[in-house]
Amino acid sequence: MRCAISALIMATVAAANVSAGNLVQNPGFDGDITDWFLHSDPNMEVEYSTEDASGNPASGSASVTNHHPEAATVKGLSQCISVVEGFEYRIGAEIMVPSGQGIAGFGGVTVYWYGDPGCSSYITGLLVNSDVTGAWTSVVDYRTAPSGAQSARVYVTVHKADVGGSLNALADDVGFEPVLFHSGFESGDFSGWSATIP
Ligand SMILES: [Ca+2]
Repeated sequence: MRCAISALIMATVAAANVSAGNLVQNPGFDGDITDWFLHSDPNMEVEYSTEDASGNPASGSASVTNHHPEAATVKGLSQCISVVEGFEYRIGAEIMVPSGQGIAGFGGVTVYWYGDPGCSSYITGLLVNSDVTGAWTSVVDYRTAPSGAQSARVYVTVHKADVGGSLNALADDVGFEPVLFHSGFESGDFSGWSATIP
């Protein structure tokens, strides 16, 4: 039993960034940005970067630059993923906003929920952002798929707050996965646990 528990702990640590339940394809950008949809947009530049959030020379990240002339614009690359209404999902990524750009904004993950299987009938959306510059930073949030949701488009995004200029950010280890086991006690929520042994 002791060996089994040790193995379980090691497996949990190894999966801290991207777990086996992750629904994102190529979440760590292992050598390229395949499996991600590159939206055609003259105000955006997307490319593979060899800079990896964990320093892994065999992997990299996605580099997104938002050139849109207007303020408060969001640009990125995405995947359409099937979801189940009422399920809670963990949304996360490692984000790097290079310092010294002189433009206000965020790097992060944006999730749009849709009422059809193909990410067409928009319901609502959310941003999970980081404005930390010059260092890889973890962003994470937990959201429940709204009533009627059948799919979600998960974007790696750069939200440029200023008018004019360009803002670049890198993203790695993107996670979007259903939360099947409550709870990890991250929020002090003991509702899924019983204090008595049957
Ligand atoms: Ca990577």
